[in-house]
Amino acid sequence: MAYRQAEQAAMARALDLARTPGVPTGPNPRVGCVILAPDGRVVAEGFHRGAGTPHAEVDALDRAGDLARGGTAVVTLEPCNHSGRTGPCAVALVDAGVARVVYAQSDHNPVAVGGAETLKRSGVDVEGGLMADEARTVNPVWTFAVEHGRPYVTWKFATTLDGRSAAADGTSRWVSSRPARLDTHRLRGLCDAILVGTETVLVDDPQLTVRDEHDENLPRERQLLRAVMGLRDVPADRRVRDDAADTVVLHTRDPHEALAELFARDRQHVFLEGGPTLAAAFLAADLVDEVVAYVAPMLLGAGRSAVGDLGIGTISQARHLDVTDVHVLGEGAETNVRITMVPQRRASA
Ligand code: AOF
Ligand code: ZN
Repeated sequence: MAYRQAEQAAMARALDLARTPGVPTGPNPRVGCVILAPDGRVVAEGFHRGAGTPHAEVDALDRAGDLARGGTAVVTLEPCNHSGRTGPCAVALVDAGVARVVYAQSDHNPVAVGGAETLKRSGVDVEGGLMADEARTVNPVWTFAVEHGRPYVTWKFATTLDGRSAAADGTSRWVSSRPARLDTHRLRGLCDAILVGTETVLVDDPQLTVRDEHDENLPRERQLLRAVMGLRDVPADRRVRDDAADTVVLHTRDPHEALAELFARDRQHVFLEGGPTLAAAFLAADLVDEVVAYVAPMLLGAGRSAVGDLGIGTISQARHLDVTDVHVLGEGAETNVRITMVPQRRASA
């Protein structure tokens, strides 16, 4: 029993290690590992520091040396089974002589899957699922992406109180106020790709980079991938073609295809910032996972709708969303209300 308590305490510690501040999220999950001696003493700790660096188990094993022999590895994610940017952790644990492995979350990533089986086949005692729910919250976006085989999609738009994103003549400055624009850059920075349609690039010519209040010009390595989807060409003079960040043109109008291509490029969180047509296509395909709306206290009465036709003819077919957060940004003429929502899944989806 005392040993069980040691494992539980070690898992709580491993989860803290996984959440070490400053470790970048995506494309790899954040993972922590604690190695216990046969008597339950902690002999080493480790955590993963981002793609290309040693996995958590290897980091901990390196510190443990011979003390890992006959001990228990407590790790927040099922040890991987593949040689990717680094070698398979399941094999490293066996080679180190670890007798037991306790992990929290199973790894459903097709490339890494099978670590628990490999360990068992080598005679290691394996237990999965300890504090699994908590472990999933450490990497919510990564977990979503590997389980769905596509990136998580956050759709952001700015609108007037009456749902217009531009006036009748096409002008749209400033439906979103300065505080809302700064907030948008902050949210972009949490994602790893930003997606618009060719129409937005041709009409609005946005640069689609991340800037923040403190660091106006973020270095290129902290910029996210700019993705433009559609069948039209993106001329060389467009701002997304500059060298501030990488840009990919996805030659498709199909949201499924676009997301598959981005997932293949290790992208797990897409910030959808296109116009009404692109938004409608993603909503119709049930490929919007989160919605962030910046609502301006402004009326236009006419002009471009924030969302294109969803094929809804009667109120019973309306798309419903659950509100998860409401926040007021700025003040006076610069006030915007940010509403964060999650679309309700349709019964058929
Ligand atoms: C582990 N321990 O600490 C991490 C794991 O590109 P690679 O080789 O780094 O592999 C990335 C995949 O490996 C990642 O998507 C996930 O399935 C697993 N990450 N596995 O055993 C770790 N970070
Ligand atoms: Zn690994």
